[in-house]
Amino acid sequence: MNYQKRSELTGNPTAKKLFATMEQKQTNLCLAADLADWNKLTELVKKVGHKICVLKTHLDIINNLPADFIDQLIKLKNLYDFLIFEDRKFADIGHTVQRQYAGGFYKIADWADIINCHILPGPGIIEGLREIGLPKGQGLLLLAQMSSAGNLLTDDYAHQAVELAKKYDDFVIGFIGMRKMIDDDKFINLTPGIQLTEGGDNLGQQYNTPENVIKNGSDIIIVGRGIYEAGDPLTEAEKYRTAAWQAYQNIQ
Ligand code: S5P
Repeated sequence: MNYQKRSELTGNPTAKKLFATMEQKQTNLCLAADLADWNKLTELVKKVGHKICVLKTHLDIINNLPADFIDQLIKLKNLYDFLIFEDRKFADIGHTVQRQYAGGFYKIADWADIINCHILPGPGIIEGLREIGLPKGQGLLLLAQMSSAGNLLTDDYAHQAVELAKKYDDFVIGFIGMRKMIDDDKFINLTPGIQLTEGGDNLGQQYNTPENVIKNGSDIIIVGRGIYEAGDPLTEAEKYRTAAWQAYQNIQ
């Protein structure tokens, strides 16, 4: 089923917007903009923003975050038409994550369309985040699987994530996983650990190719170093976009 049709299956506004953006921009590429320098990050987004459907951030790694970072992010989002995913990986009790999501220095709920969480603490984490994010039309991804070697997310754990997603499907829009997690097309599967050739880094990251993961039912590839460490990030982003988009076309 194509992304446009899938947008009709979900009632979550962020999921609808994401499917529509993918189809309209013909991209299922998410950029993991893991740069510690804000100016380099914004330069990168200006180069590749038109090639991506999602900008994934880790704002807590930036050394020189300007006071007006929210304004700047929203401007970039409107200019290049992507969704913003703050990869905060919440992992605490509901009461605490609500404050981490809405308050503090980053005020994530003011600007992130998409957030993610571990399900380790149980359903309360989803309920806490949902109270803040649902009224704003935002969406949550559950970490069902991870790309790193030796991770503790077993098949049973992934199954629990799927069950929780079904229960809270007005707010949970999909998964971080290595493949399609459930045979229900309203959920979106995002896969990190992607490079053009298989391999890894020296800290346990494991890389698969865009073709392999899309063939396994993933929807969106998450690419960081493969793009931002390249001499020419735009050319590289286009390679990833083409590979993932063609793989998606091939399974339609
Ligand atoms: O299991 C995971 C989940 C995530 S969200 N493995 C990951 O690598 N990630 C994130 O994806 C990670 O935090 C980083 O931002 C990105 C992968 O970066 P790369 O440079 O290895 O492509």
